[in-house]
Amino acid sequence: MRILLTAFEPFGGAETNITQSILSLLPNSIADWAIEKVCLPVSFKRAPIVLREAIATYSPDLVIMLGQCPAGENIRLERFAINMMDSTKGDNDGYIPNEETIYADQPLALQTPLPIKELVNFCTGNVLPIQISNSAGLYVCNRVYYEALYLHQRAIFVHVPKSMEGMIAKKVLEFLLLKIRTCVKYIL
Ligand code: PCA
Repeated sequence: MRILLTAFEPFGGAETNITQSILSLLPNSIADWAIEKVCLPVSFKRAPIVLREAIATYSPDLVIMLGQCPAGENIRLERFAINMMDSTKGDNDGYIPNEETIYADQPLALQTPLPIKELVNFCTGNVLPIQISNSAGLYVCNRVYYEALYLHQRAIFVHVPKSMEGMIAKKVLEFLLLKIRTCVKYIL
């Protein structure tokens, strides 16, 4: 099994992005999974291209995407990607989309094929700070999530709060990866 694990570079003038730090802390394999890591640019136009290239290079069985969210205390498993780009602040290229449709002939929302309720129940049973979210926003994270699901990848997007301590986020994500591994055995 080969996993593509993505994170993002810093954006909005910040010097760090918690997901980039976590990406380097996470191992390159878990049990029988080989984990290929790619850091995506925070760019509406370039990020989907880099994602497509990574998918072509690694042919992953599963795509797990990490992004930083500005608020909240819990890690959020995103249920949907929405077919829209909108932002008041520009991306790292200065691009500011205004309620722009991603693909005109595609559904308003795409849903992860992974059993996220089951995953969250596993984790909250172990008292981990994880919850389901029904919106990944309309910024670059949502854009690449839409791309992955549009390409029929088995993908899941995981938002990590900016304020979460790095080692705690790493531990929770390692546990989550093991649980995803157990769950996806049934759908692969
Ligand atoms: N978070 C942003 C983009 C990059 C990142 O880490 C988002 O939630 O869209």
